[in-house]
Amino acid sequence: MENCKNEIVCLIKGKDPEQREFHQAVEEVVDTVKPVLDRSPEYRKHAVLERITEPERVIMFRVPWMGDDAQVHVNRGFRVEMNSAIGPYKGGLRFHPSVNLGIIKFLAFEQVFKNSLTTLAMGGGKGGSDFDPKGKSDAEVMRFCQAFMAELHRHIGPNTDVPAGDIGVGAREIGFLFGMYKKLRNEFTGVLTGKSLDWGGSLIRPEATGYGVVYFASEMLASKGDTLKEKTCLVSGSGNVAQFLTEKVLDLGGKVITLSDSSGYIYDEEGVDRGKLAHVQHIKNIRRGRISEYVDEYPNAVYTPVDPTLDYNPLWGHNADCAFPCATQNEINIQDGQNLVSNGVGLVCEGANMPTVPGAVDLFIEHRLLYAPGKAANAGGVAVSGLEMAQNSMRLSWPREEVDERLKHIMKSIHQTCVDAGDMYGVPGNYVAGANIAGFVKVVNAMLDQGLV
Ligand code: NDP
Ligand code: 2IT
Repeated sequence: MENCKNEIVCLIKGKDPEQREFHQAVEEVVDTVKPVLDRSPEYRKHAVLERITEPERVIMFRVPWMGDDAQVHVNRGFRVEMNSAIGPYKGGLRFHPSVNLGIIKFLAFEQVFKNSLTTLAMGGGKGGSDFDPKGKSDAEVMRFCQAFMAELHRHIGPNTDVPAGDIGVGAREIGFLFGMYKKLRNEFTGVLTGKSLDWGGSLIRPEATGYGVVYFASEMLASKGDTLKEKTCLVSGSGNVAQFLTEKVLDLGGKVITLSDSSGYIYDEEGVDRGKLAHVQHIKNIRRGRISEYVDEYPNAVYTPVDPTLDYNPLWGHNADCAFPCATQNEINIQDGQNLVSNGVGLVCEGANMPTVPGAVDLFIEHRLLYAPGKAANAGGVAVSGLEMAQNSMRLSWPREEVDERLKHIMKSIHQTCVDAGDMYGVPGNYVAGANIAGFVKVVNAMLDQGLV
């Protein structure tokens, strides 16, 4: 098998040669947990890598729905229930035309380690569809969500599998999905997280991923006696994670100079202030428009459309102190990574899942940037989902300050866990290895405790 340096990676490439993103996610984990396997030979005997890379269950289904013009459409639905060793499957749903089984498997695999790091009892899963909500009416989105739940409801439940949002799935979609689940099952339970506040949602859940990334970045900076104050930041994306990340950077005295979507990016040298951020939220969340509309209101900013002939993203070419990729996987390629390093960016903290290609990760580590992988840095979203589940079980809701305090505490603890695991295995300052090792050991030990199931 070409291009696989490890037996387990060869195995998964051989089984599913087209699942590139899944191979990439597995390869990184397998590389970094090698010292753990070397120290504990029983892990190999118990085939822990073979077991942890094979989903416990994969559900793939037809989603037929009707457009406003009475035309029938068919999409493909997925739920990958990856690992339930430490709790019910937990992870988001992504609606995006690029979705396929390999992408959902990579996301579910990452989720296992992320959820393990949160300190909460959650296994890992992920799901979604190749449905594209862009340009669809609310009624079409509702009919799609209902059709999706018409099958998914059989496989999920508050103690079994608890989906949430991801790209293309926000409060509107969670509402439609929850309504259909409730109708089909005749049960009002915490089966989904990211619900609206009036019907079981948690305060701070919408903000949690973005806030959590900034709390994690602050911890990394604090370890060097530094803070985000007056730091200039590059941010990609303009969805849920990017918006609340920008808000928290502003709270801590930093400046965000870029935002993007899949059509292009804006560069605002003066910084995106609170008023401008509110306008971005109006464009993206209410009008469901494009980030290019930003410059209509703020003509001093510059909009650059995506240029498919370029082999790099100019967003990452601006001078800055910090970079927060918050759009999608593999959005920072090796050239982008090189540009960030050359421009003196000292911190890269991932809001998105696996936004950096492996070669660029190597560059960040080689140049000793403060670099945090998504599975550690963006775990605040799922952590507050875990807190939403706890509040639902108790039929209580905690105040905003309490949830925010818990989120801060969890991000601090994830940071410390990564540092400690890196130190313990001879890779100090390597948050990639730290996150993978700590996440892995907890899940694998739970699997071994529970026998061969
Ligand atoms: P949203 O759907 O709210 O926003 C996604 C943003 O990323 C949009 O600006 C979108 O642009 C852009 N984007 C999506 N796909 C692409 C692409 N292929 N190329 C360029 N830009 C793209 O999603 P979220 O903010 O929730 O998610 C962003 C990232 O954060 C994802 O990687 C997700 O997995 C991760 N994440 C999300 C969590 C959450 O709680 N929501 C938790 C942890 C991680 P456009 O509008 O043009 O599509
Ligand atoms: O990638 C992620 O962690 C999410 N999309 C959030 C998952 C969740 O269950 O809140």
